Amino acid sequence: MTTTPAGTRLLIVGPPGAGKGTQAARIAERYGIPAISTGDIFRANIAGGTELGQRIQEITSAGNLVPDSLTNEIVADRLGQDDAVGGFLLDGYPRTVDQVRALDEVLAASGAALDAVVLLTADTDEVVARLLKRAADSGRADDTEDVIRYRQDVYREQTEPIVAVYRDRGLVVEVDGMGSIDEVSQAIAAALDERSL
Ligand code: B4P
Repeated sequence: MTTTPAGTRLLIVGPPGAGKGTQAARIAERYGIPAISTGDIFRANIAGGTELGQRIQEITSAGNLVPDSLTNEIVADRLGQDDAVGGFLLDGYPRTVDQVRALDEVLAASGAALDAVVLLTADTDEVVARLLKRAADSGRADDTEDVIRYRQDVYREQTEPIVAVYRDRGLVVEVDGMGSIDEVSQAIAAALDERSL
């Protein structure tokens, strides 16, 4: 008999600038699980000048997605680390239907399953304004106005289709991301409470 491993397993999905990274930290704290951001993993590799970083710098700064095969391998490795065995929150992964398939395989191999997919929604004008503000504050390489707008298109074309997949599985918890950071956190907490998570 196989047993399902204990712990909470969540995803957070939404357009660039919807507040995924910001809210991921708070949700992860609530459950005592690691928040794993593929964007952060890629930026750390770029900053560290690793071979991987050199390969992906051009891709991410143009607002394109890193190839699925590479991203899937990195996430599978990360989810195999000790701190993720008892649950995790994935921020920014999966971002394509192929990545959904790869995550399904990783979960199936350990007998684990997702508990919910938090979908953060926000208007394009609002997310563009937020990312332009972040550009002024921190100067991330992919936060120029052209690239910000292009990343919204990439989201609509490549990532939005995964929402339908998770909706069909009854996993999507949709939260309006247009309020203040605290208001959005409270709305996420209430939505997860409602599902007894
Ligand atoms: P990410 O790091 O995921 O970047 P992002 O989509 O812009 O989201 P982020 O989490 O940083 O921003 P947030 O909305 O929290 O990805 C970067 C790149 O990496 C991608 O373009 C791609 O190239 C690559 N990549 C990542 N994952 C990949 C994958 N799975 N496959 C392939 N490629 C992948 O916040 C944005 C700003 O808004 C912040 O400044 C924040 O302070 C502010 N903010 C948040 N909530 C707010 C609120 N309620 N009110 C006002 N401001 C708010």
